[in-house]
Amino acid sequence: MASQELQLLALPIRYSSWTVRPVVLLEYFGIPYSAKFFRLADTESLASLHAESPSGLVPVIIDNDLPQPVHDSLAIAEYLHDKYPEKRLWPKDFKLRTYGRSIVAELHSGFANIRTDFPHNFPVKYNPPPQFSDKVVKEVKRVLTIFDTARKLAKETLGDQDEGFLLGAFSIADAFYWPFLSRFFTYSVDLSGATADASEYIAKMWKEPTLKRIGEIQLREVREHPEYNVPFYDNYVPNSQMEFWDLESIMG
Ligand SMILES: N[C@@H](CCC(=O)N[C@@H](CS)C(=O)NCC(=O)O)C(=O)O
Repeated sequence: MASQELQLLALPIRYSSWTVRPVVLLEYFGIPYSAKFFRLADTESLASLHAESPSGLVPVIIDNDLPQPVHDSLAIAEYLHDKYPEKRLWPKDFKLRTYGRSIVAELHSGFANIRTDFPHNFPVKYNPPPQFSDKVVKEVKRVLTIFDTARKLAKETLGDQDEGFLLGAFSIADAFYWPFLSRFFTYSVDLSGATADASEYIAKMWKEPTLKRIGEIQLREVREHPEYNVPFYDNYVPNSQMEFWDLESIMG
């Protein structure tokens, strides 16, 4: 590792939605890094993760300019924003930035039902999909409201400069909500309640080349290394077949 290069300690993004967040940020904003992936189904690998991460969890970033590793995905996002101010991981506009921090904090500490009922499994789809509890339906509705509010605020604030992401340009908010969008696809969640603004945003994310590239890397790994699969998650929906995404038709 070159001394200035950041090192990411991670679990495979297939199962770890926490890891997806910094990976999307590093990739989208072109920040050089190397990654060390631990394996969920491997006790020795997990023991190394627990030894190398101060919190015993990933993601973690090691920056040789800092005396301590940076741990927790939200702290990593804020650290990247501070370290690369010219890349604008948060918008310049104070109102947009403040709303972005609210919705990212809400996601980070909330939505327990979506998290529990829909483990992250990317890029996979279950056929037929599972049943949804009322609690999940309520949380999905809230996510769609967040998308609508953010998009209206971005359009109002930025006018012609709006790029169609949650806060206008791609930001920490999009990186954090992407694993929710991919989960909604994995479990065929009904998004028909989305407003036109929220639907346009969702469609834009599904056509984002960086997210497609990450999906391709993931699919390649899944095919080349079936030994990394975790049967508990892959068989999560009873009486259902797990299928891999056809990325070209979904994100092409
Ligand atoms: N709030 C933390 C959560 C991190 C977390 O739960 N990481 C899981 C990844 S799925 C982990 O490292 N699990 C390893 C283990 O529990 O042994 C963050 O945002 O980084």
